[in-house]
Amino acid sequence: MRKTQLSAATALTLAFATPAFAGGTHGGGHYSFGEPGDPAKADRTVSVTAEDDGKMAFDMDLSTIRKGETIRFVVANRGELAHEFSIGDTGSQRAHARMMARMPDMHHEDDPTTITMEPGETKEIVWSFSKPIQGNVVFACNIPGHADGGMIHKVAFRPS
Ligand SMILES: [Cu+2]
Repeated sequence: MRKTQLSAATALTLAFATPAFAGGTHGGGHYSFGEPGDPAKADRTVSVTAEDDGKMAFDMDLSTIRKGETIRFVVANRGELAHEFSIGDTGSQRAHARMMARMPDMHHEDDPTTITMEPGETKEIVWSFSKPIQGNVVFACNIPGHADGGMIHKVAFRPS
């Protein structure tokens, strides 16, 4: 009995000691498409619904973002699967999708660009689009297969 307990404790220690390698995490740092925003300074709020009934999709009313805007996104998962709402640009989302394909269980606890919602869950994320963006602002669920299935939303960026 005692031996079993020790083994379990050892396994637990190992599991907690290597989360970055076991699950994969994004490092914090610099982003080409802006920075985490202050909720008190949000210029507007955009409601987003994640859906997977028949087709994967983000239902959101947003077509243009101006440089300098801070936007509060309120994301409700109305689907039957977990979904992520990740903010980025064309290049960063491509890189994120590649990483998720290698490590589908990747965690995003330390990543200010991404929130993950279980079915029925609603979360908020605030982003300041303070930098000039190359291409589009791209919102994507990078859980493998979801963006390809339609869970991606591209928005035009106005540099001034
Ligand atoms: Cu998804």
